[in-house]
Order: sequence, then structure tokens, then C-alpha cells
Amino acid sequence: MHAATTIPLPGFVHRDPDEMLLRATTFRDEVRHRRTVRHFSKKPVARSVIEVCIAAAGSAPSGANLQPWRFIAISSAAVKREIRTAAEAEEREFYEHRAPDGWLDLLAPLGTDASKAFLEDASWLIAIFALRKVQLADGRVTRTYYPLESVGIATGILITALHHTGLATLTHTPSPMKFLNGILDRPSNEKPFLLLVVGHPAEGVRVPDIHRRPLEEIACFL
Ligand code: IYR
Repeated sequence: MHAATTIPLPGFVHRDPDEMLLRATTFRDEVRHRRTVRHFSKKPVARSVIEVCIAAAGSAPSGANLQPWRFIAISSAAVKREIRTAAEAEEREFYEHRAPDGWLDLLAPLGTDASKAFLEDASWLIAIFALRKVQLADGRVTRTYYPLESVGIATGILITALHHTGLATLTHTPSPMKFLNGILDRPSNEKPFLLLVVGHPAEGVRVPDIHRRPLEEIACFL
């Protein structure tokens, strides 16, 4: 057993209650304007912006601080095309054979189908992998703990950072996603978690008229 080496809590700011409520409200209003977009313009996004947002995601808490995530950021047109071809093949199977009717009924109002032009139009695709094993600083390999929870939290931070930056995202989950290991040359201990599509929304883009559950429905206070 090693004793923990500690440091003073870095950068924490104590705020008074009024300021806290104002900041919370401002943040809520900002994030509730985030919408999944399915049509992207080809306008480029600087790599530096993507780098900073991924660094923000890497601040997420994780099981045993093993940080079991890998973000593969793709702007190469050739790689995006390869991903689109493979994803559309899986999606055609999904829409034509695999998806049960109940699932298709729920997707109908979202207007999704097997055609995934956004995989080529958007400036960046970020393939997010969950690591089942990681190597420690001393070279030992260990299994990870709560990798999906950890990567889910990091992905939430990434989506929020991109939205805050002024970019649109689409959380895309072609199923199965194993083809990403092949195209992106990732080892088998890395499990594809999500393909995040990132860019500027297409001019005049429209989104489904969906509603979010009110606070009373999603929270209880005891
Ligand atoms: N992966 C398919 C289907 C799909 C599934 C869910 I759950 C969605 O919220 C949206 C789509 C597709 O991307 O079209």
C-alpha cells in the first residue's frame, strides 16, 4: 500500500449563494440550447479547438483514475469516407433487418435513416474508445474499472465543451461499431464507444421538435 501524495485543492473558487444560482442558471440556459444536428456544413474547424475540447474531456473522473479513454480525431476526407461506407453498410442492415418495429417507431420522429452524409460533411469525426486494459507508469498492465461510466462522463464533458465552443455535434452509434478498430487500427482492448460528429451546422438546418422532461419528472428531493 502506498500512502497518497496530496496537494492543496487547485483552483477552487468559493462563491456566495446568489452568484452560484446565477452561474447555475446561465449554464443551464446554455446547455439546454444544445441540440443534436444531422446536417453539417463543410466549413472547417481548427484542430486546435478540437484539441482543447478533448483536453477538457480528459479531465473527467474515472475509475481508479485509470482514464480509460482514447479519442481519435479524424479530419482526413479519405478516412471519413471509409467510415461512412462501413457505417452505412451496418445501418442498412439495422434499418432493413435488425431493428425491431418498436425501435423504428421511436426513431421515425427523429428522421434518421441509413444514409449518413454527415460522416463526410462534418469537419471532424471523433471516435471514442473505452479501454478494457491500460498500461501503468511502471509498465504493468491492469484491467480498468467502470470504463463505460468513465468514458460516458468524459464524452458528456466533450459534447458540452464543443457546444460551449460554438460547434454542433451528433452522437452517432452505428451498431456494431467494431469496424472502427479496423479502419483506425486500434488494438482489441479498445472498445468503440461512440462516434461523435463535430462541425458547423448546415445553413438553415432544422431539428425535430422534441421536448425535454421537466425537472419534476427527472429529479426527487428528499
Ligand atoms: N444507429 C442508427 C439508429 C439510431 C439509434 C438511436 I437509439 C438513435 O437515437 C438514433 C439513431 C442511426 O444512427 O441511424
